[in-house]
Amino acid sequence: METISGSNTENYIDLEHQYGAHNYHPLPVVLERGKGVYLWDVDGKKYFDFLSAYSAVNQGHCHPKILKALQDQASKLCLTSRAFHNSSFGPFAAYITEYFGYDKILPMNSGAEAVETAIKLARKWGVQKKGVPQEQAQIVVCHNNFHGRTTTIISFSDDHVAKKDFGPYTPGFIAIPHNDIDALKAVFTSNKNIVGFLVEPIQGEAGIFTPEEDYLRNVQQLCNQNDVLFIADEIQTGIARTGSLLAVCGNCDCSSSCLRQSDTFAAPDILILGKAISGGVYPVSAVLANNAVMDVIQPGEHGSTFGGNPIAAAVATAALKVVKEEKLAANARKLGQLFRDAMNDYIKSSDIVTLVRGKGLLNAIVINDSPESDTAWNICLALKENGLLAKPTHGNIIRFAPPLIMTIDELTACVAIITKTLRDFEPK
Ligand code: IF1
Repeated sequence: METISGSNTENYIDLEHQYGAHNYHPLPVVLERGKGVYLWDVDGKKYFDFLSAYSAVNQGHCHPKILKALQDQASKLCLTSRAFHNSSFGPFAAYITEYFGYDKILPMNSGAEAVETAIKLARKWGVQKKGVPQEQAQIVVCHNNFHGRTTTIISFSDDHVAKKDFGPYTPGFIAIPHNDIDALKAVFTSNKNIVGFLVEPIQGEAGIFTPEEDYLRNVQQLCNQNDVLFIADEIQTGIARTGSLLAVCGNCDCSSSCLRQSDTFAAPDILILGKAISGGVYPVSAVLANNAVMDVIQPGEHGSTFGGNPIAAAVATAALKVVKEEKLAANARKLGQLFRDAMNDYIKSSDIVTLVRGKGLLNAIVINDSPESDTAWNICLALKENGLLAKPTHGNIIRFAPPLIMTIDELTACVAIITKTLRDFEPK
């Protein structure tokens, strides 16, 4: 084992570079500690977190209630596999299904695994319930989607970098534009073997694209009419991030259990969750569906060693409770509006930022430079120097997604850092 002399940033980065695969290009900051909306690097410098581990840390870093659940459960029982029952999974399953209004949960670990689970579920449902011939099932997806990095999921990605050289690709997917209900209608008419429509309610990786207000409701209706499962990937948008419990809640400003009652709610047949269902404390993902869909899966047909393990169950239960107790959806809604208002104010007299868009606390600004330029990257480096961590996406877009526990005063301080930093990049 390599020893670290001193605790300077370069040493850690060198070790990672030498011994870790080069599958990421991180900002040059080495983080050591987190609390709430703050992170500290190995030299003790403090930052506002404006990424939240890609929306996994909605409840803030090291939330005491989630940590307590982790510690209590870890000292009792960690893993049994699903070869036996454990005393945590049942209560968690009851809690999360009630929370989101579904009959059953199938627990997994990573987001990509949950997406794979939803794909398998839809295909099997298609064969068994819809009568689609074996190996003919098609799933409709959207252009510019991001659903994870398994071989099947990258097979229906348009992202050249994520996909190139990893073939052969998995067949059975048809891509249409996001936010285009006519394209969905057309594809349903042209192909009778479609079993599911897999969609991000707001496209995250693509650059935070929010569809028109009635899009998801129309998707739900169209899917119902065509006997196609509406599969919502809320791995990034769910758990209060966009100002409601789920992005499929639309503009309902409840923070909790009115899901099925609200008329803005576009009910997915399969709901995929990940990231923040554990508050970023432990890898937990989940697929939720009603019995008519979930019951097509029988023993031996799907599973995971760690899925539904006692720690995951305890941690996710605690993390979901925090979302309600601390009214994170309402806070995300309020602070998101303040953030976009402040950025729009700034943009009025800016040449470097062309627009701000998003919902709740999932937002992005577009930098007035080509996607190939390193302007957005340089702005993120300067933000880091000024005490705020954010990451560019697609070259000229910067994503802003702080923990949802942020206060108005903290947000105001962050807006000041962001606008001060941007000012240095305005053409002189
Ligand atoms: C990476 C983005 C975010 C997701 C949706 C499934 C997954 C993700 C909608 C897979 C994961 C991550 C993974 C991370 C980058 C990141 C990301 F920039 F790519 F788009 F969050 F914004 N569905 N998103 O957003 O979940 O298997 O990772 O648990 O580096 O790949 P996972």
